[in-house]
Amino acid sequence: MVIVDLRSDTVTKPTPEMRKAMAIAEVGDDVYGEDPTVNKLQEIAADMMGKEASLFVASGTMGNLAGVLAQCQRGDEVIVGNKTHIFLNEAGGISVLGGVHSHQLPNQPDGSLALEDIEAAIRMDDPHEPITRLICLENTHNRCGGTYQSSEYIKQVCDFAHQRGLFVHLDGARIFNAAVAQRIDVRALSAPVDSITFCLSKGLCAPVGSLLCGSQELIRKAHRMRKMLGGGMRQAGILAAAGIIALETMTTRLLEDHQRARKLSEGLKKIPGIVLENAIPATNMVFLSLAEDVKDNAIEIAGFLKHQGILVDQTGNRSFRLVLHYWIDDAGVEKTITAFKSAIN
Ligand code: TLP
Repeated sequence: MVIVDLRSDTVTKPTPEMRKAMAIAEVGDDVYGEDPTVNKLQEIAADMMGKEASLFVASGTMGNLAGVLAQCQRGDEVIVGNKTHIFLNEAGGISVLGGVHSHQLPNQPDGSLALEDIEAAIRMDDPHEPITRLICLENTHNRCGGTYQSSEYIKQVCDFAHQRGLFVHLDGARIFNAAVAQRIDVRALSAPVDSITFCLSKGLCAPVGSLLCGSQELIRKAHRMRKMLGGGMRQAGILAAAGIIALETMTTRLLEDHQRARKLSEGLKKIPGIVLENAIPATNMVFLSLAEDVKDNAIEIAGFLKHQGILVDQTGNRSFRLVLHYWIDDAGVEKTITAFKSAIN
């Protein structure tokens, strides 16, 4: 049976071209900075993001953590959205490992943070209070429905932060989805921030890895953080080779995933019992819940779908996330709509 795996775009396997590049990649010891393929990937990534330097890390989580730790001391405070991956899904790493306090603000429906909320959250110079140091944004915003924020908004937050001596880190795990959805160069979203993490191993299909990008000085500090976190990967060129293919060939095709997300949501919308949370998906994610009159819960529906070869991400007792990616074609979309129809009837 063909499996349609919609749990996440993290499930994507490398393309045949990536596997070939991995097999012949030139490698060296990256902890000594001697892996030519890692070095090439880091140069390409820094250039694409409009930054001086970048660092290849094991995951998006490690990139976010190293980025925060490179900019914050113990006892500093980071302003984050209450639905961000850093706050919800990274095992509290910034506080556990960095002693960094999080100040959570409500994410707006589009995933942004309101400027007036940020302004009100900035601490006074008072020994009772932690020191506000960094603002973290997320683009696209996963839990807000795969929504994106504009370059104007990112610049506005950065200008605001920099005028007050604060830094901005962007969790851009899916920054290319945000760029292609707006038909803009990714640099317009990344250049204003002090640091950005983006992932190779989501919609771009590489098997492992993310890049943290920023100034030379920031990346120099992050290098030590990566080592401390056990992320010095030695002959990592085998992984970086797939990352280079990802950056050279996989970014613009993400639009196809966005189009399929729309097609899927249009099909699901017609099924009585399904309530779409994001009526028109902004990028590659469809969020939906079960209407009150549907007697089965999400576990039962997911179990039924699994028997039909459809894997979905359960986000609650009665809700799901479906993520489109390279390995889901039009037939997969049709199969999913048909399976949901029979699951709910
Ligand atoms: N997100 C995963 C899960 O952890 C929820 C997913 O399936 O979407 N930032 C954002 C916005 C992310 O969505 C993720 C992964 C990460 C960071 C972390 O990336 P990894 O998994 O490489 O550590």
